[in-house]
Amino acid sequence: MTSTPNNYFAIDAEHSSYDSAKFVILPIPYDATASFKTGCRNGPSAIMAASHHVEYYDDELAREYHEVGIATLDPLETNASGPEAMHADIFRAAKRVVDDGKFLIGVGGEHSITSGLVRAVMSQHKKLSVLQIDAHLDLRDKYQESKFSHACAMRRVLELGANVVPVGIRSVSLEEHTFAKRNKIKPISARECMFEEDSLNRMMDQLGDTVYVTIDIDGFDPSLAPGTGTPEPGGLDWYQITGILQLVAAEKKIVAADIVEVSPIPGQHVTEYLAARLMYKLIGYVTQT
Ligand SMILES: [Mn+2]
Repeated sequence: MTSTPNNYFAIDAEHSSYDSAKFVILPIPYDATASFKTGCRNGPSAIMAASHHVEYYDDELAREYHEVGIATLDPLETNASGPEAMHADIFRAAKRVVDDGKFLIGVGGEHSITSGLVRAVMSQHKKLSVLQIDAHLDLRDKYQESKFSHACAMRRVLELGANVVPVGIRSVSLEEHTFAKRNKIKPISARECMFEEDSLNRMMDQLGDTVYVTIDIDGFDPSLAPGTGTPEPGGLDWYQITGILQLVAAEKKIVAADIVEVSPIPGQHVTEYLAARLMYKLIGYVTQT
């Protein structure tokens, strides 16, 4: 497997080669099922371009850490045979990275890619908690006749046997509310994150020792990340989300992650730059522990 010369964070060849990399980024420019506004197929390339402007030195962690090794794989092509075949492709590509002992970071694309990535990670980590930062629960069984819709992403992850802990939630259907209650899923709403001091303790209590982090960019308030398909008011801010990632990285073992649903707005690069910064931050928090 080769890493592309045009890599995330514009890291020199030595520190972006697949063999020596600790972190491996898998771009998945896939958005077949977006329901409201499409365009997150352009997320991975826009985030990569933005990532070339991220400083290697992190002012909070007071160090550079790009030399830990961050490789970028070629973007996964969309399988024309449909969502089921695409899902199988995602699983296969992710499993190769996981089997090589790398920290996998998937970059979407729409949220439905997460179940393929989680399935690959669960081949190594049977007992996995999925920390989901998102405005939506994504717990529908079907949406617009499809089980592979982004609106069903976490329902598919649950079926794999993972424990899901949703944070930042503020848009839920009655079906999802009922399903969550029945299945003892206890979402932590954005409102609780804002106003209830023990909300992060409740998040930590629900997480097991081994954690996969899926970040839907719409978990952020749309004033900070407007480039997304279904923006919801009342989202989390930069310090809340980075604070959550730092806490979880310090107290649990984060083994893989994805960042999804960035849908670039032409002429404006706020959202993709935020996503790039967040990816680099996460790598910093994970390498710190
Ligand atoms: Mn969402």
